[in-house]
Amino acid sequence: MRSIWCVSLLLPAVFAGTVAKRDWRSKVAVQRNGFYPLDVVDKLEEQTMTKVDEYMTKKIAAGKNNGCTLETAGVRREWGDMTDEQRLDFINATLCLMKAPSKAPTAQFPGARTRYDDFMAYHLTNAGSLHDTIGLFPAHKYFLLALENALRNECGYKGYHPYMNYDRYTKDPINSALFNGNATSMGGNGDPDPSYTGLRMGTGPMVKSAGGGGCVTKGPFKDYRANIGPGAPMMPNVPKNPVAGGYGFNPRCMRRDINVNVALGATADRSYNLITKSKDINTFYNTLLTPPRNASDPYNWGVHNSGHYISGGDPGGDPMVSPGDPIFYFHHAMLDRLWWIWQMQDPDNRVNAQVNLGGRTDGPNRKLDLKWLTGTDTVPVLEAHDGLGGHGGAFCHVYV
Ligand SMILES: *[C@@H]1O[C@H](CO)[C@@H](O)[C@H](O)[C@H]1NC(C)=O
Ligand SMILES: *[C@@H]1O[C@H](CO)[C@@H](O)[C@H](O)[C@H]1NC(C)=O
Ligand SMILES: *[C@@H]1O[C@H](CO)[C@@H](O)[C@H](O)[C@H]1NC(C)=O
Ligand SMILES: [Cu+2]
Repeated sequence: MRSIWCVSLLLPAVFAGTVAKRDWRSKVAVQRNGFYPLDVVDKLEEQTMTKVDEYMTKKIAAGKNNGCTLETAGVRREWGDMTDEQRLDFINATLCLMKAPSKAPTAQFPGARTRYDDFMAYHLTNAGSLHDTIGLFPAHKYFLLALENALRNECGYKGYHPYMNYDRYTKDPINSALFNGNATSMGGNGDPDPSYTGLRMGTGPMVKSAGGGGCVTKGPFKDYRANIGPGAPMMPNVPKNPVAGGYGFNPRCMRRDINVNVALGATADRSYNLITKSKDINTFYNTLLTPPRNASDPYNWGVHNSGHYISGGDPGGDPMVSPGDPIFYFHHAMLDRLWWIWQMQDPDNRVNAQVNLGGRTDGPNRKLDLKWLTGTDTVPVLEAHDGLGGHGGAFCHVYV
């Protein structure tokens, strides 16, 4: 396969005695793989970076950036844009977290053995506040940051969390750099299992199995075992947990069914329309989760469902313990990216915009507490809306 990486280094923008205006490309190291042409969302993001740069300049002048600048921001990249070496570093740190001892309360989660289990345990017991209208975007932004910080602080990872640009996996996901099962992929497809016939996303129609559904036996995570759950089993072939609620010890392989017919609900044009046609956060949220039914569109799942269930299976396709498949975080990084691009079209009005459906009034006062994932720190919810300086600068990331 042809792969051309273009890396723009942080060159001082001084040419032949004239000082050029420093544009965002001199502040953020862009790294692209020529194998993937930019899609409409990538192009929109590049255009948006000029606005982001202006917004940050104002924020710095006002002393509100908490030390976060475009130069210091962590850069989250698409998996396919990362070099094999960068991918290996990430995989290695993930494997380390899958072995590191659990810090979750043992009495509550007798089955949790590893730090990876801890993230499932939190998701399993806090699914309500993680997924309601107030929580979905900021709480998952924080959850992803907690995982990224665990990889960096507990497992020596030097990079930032990758994301998956869904569109790159809408043609041939099984043979992609993310899922082909080689040493620098995030694991392969599940082996064929005829007992797995397909999945239902929400109240939508059944999506037939694409031929997988069994254990992942290729790639870096073939020996990985998820130990707690299932929480809301979506597959007939997953062993039951010995303890009610899924908290007991239930070591099992990771199962997947990588399904192009699911991925096709998250093409770039859909993400682009979601960002550009949603004039307020409620519309953005509703369209992301459940777009208006369209009988002539066979892939009308909504971008969020598609991203979740591209690989499906267990624990990834189980809404309660989905963080047990590392692909969960790739998906939520992409969602965070889409939300961020949407915010940055009009940052003054959109960064603090909260979904307000059903007349909730507790919005701005909520504190996010990730307990055993992050220790005693809590984050006021609006601080987790701000990816460039929020919570004293703890949130400081860009997506390229
Ligand atoms: C992989 O991670 C371990 C820590 O779990 C570290 O000791 C080792 O050096 C890493 N290997 C590579 C190739 O980065
Ligand atoms: C794995 O496959 C991807 C996609 O073809 C490729 O970019 C990568 O270099 C391969 N890695 C290894 C270790 O062969
Ligand atoms: C419904 O889906 C069809 C086929 O994808 C598409 O051409 C059409 O624009 C969609 N209609 C609406 C209202 O989005
Ligand atoms: Cu979630």
